[in-house]
Amino acid sequence: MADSTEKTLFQKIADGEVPADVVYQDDRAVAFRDIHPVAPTHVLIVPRTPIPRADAVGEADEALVGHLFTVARRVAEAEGLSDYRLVVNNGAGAGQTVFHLHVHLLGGRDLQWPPG
Ligand code: DGP
Repeated sequence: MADSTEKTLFQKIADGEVPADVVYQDDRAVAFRDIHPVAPTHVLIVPRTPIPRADAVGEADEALVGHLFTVARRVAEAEGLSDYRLVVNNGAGAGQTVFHLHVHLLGGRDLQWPPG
């Protein structure tokens, strides 16, 4: 049975214990391609610190969460994208399936609004 000390899937990817197509990493964040891409570019950007979801972000995390946007810009530039979408699903009802904060970077095709 899972407990709060068990590593999340994305923690295992960040720690190199589960393989992934990593496109960027530094001391605070890792970016890797989504296993089920919904756009030509679909990259997940995760903090190494395992914050479970967006509404668990605290004041102490503000710099870290801001850094995820810097990483997103770097990845987008490396992918040759000027227009792209950043998405964070917060909670199962919003489509969150992995409870380790992650930003979806989607690009490489026309994106419709509103999303489903
Ligand atoms: P969300 O639904 O917002 O929690 O997004 C989770 C995403 O994680 C989803 O788009 C599929 C992706 N994903 C799930 N398992 C794996 C995996 O083992 N490797 C990779 N690279 N992505 C995964």
